[in-house]
Amino acid sequence: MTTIGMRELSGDTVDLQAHYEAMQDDLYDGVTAAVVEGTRQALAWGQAPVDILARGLVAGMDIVGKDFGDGILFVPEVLRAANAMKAAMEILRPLLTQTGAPKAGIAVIGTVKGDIHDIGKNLVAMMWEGAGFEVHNLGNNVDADKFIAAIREHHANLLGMSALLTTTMPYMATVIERLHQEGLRDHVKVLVGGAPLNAAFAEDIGADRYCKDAAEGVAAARALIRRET
Ligand code: B1M
Repeated sequence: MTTIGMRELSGDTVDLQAHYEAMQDDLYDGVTAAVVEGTRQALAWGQAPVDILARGLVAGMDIVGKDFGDGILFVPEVLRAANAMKAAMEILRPLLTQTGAPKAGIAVIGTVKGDIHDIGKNLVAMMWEGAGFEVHNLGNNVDADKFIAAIREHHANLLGMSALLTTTMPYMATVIERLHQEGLRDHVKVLVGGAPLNAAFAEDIGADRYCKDAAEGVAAARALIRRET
């Protein structure tokens, strides 16, 4: 009963690709109710949360990002799209954070000082929770003092930092420098991510690993912490 691009799901014949494209359009237009409804519908059809994220939400945000960069969209429109994405992520959150796994480690995560982009960082936080990490999400615009205090308070062995701006990524080096000064660098593995970063930058600033996306963030966190224990 499957035709090209169509699948029979829960008794309905569904064009999933068209559904995800409609979600991308709704996200682009910042229509929160429609994005939320599209997410619920995809779940009702049995789609995996990570697929809904990748094919509906992140793909939509990629188009927003491109048009933002090209001067077609402006901050208010991008903010509306971001809010729609966040509302849909709230629906996926319980599914992404469900875990039966034993505690994998204790993580502190935040977007660095000067930067308020938090969607990717929140995604990483959710997926770390799903992988069994105890996660302390410090939010955005986080300075070195706050990272250090949280690592001490929670006895964290994993630090995740996110930056989406070329102007804020150097602050990651400041935080790592402070970890050394405070005698904490050997106690935490440091993962960094965000669109403008790359592996060479991570190596330059002395991070343990650059992760291009949340899935890589999970694999790297598991591997680094496993190696440590
Ligand atoms: Co901003 N913004 N923005 N923005 N924004 C970008 C980043 C930009 C690339 C847009 C563009 O020009 N094409 C550009 C940066 C240019 C640069 O520095 N090279 C830009 C700019 C310029 C700005 C302002 C300066 C605009 C202005 O005011 N004139 C301003 C800065 C504010 C500030 O932070 N001080 C600004 C503001 C905003 C909004 C508030 C409107 C909004 C943010 C809302 C929010 O986050 N709550 C916003 C948005 C939404 C974007 C874009 C369109 C989308 C970012 C996003 O959420 N993507 C973005 C364009 C783009 O990135 N293409 C853009 C979806 C998300 C799932 O992906 O965050 O990349 P991402 O996360 C990925 C990976 O990077 C990775 O995993 C995730 C996927 O699995 N990852 C990690 C991220 N962190 C990780 C950490 C890890 C591991 C992986 O381990 C710890």
